[in-house]
Order: sequence, then C-alpha cells, then structure tokens
Amino acid sequence: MANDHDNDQDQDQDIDQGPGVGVVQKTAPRTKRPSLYKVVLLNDDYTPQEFVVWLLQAIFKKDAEEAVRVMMHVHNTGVGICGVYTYEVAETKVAQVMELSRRNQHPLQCMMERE
Ligand code: TYC
Repeated sequence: MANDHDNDQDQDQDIDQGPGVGVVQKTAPRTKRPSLYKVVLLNDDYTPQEFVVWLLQAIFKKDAEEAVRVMMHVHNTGVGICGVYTYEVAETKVAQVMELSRRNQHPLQCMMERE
C-alpha cells in the first residue's frame, strides 16, 4: 500500500542472525479497514412521527433538527439512512430499534446493509 497514508501499517521484522547482524524484512500490512454498514429505517403508516424522532436522537445521537429531517425523509420516500457503522455497532443499533419498537407496540422496521 505504497500510496495509502491512511492505512500505512507495514511492520518491520528484525530477523535474528546472531550478534551484530540483522536483516530488516518488510512484511505486508496485517490490518484492513473494517467493512461499513448502513442502518436504514423503513416507513410504515402506524409508528408515530414523534417516536421515530425520539429514537433517532436516543439511538443514533441526532440533534432534534436532524432527527426530524431523517424521519421526514423516511416518511416521504419510504426509506432513509440513520447512520453508517462497523458490523457489531450496526447490529446493536438495529437490535435496539427493533426492541424499543416491539416494547412500544410499533411496527417500525430497521435493517442493516453493507455499504
Ligand atoms: N409514516 C409515519 C406516520 O406518518 C411516520 C414514520 C416515519 C414511521 C418514519 C416510520 O421509519 C418511519 N405516522
């Protein structure tokens, strides 16, 4: 990854060849950027707008204005992105949305999609 300064994590290995002698060998980078996943919200006719706005603030850390904007986008288009996260974070947020919706008896649906 010669031109990739963001992820330039080549590691040098010092091969032991006795006292005073060493060969520095460059190995391939062992780290990769994690895959990212969009968490998307689906529209329905029953979940109250206020609940969706509250959820976007509570789970996705949106401020009030952004939460209303995302909720209205989902309401008007059928689908919208709440955020982009690594796999485990996205999975946790989807589970939190589904559990809060279920507990409040709303049919709100949320899913994750590989970016
Ligand atoms: N369409 C819903 C209503 O008018 C509001 C809503 C918005 C529901 C976004 C779900 O993901 C959603 N009550």
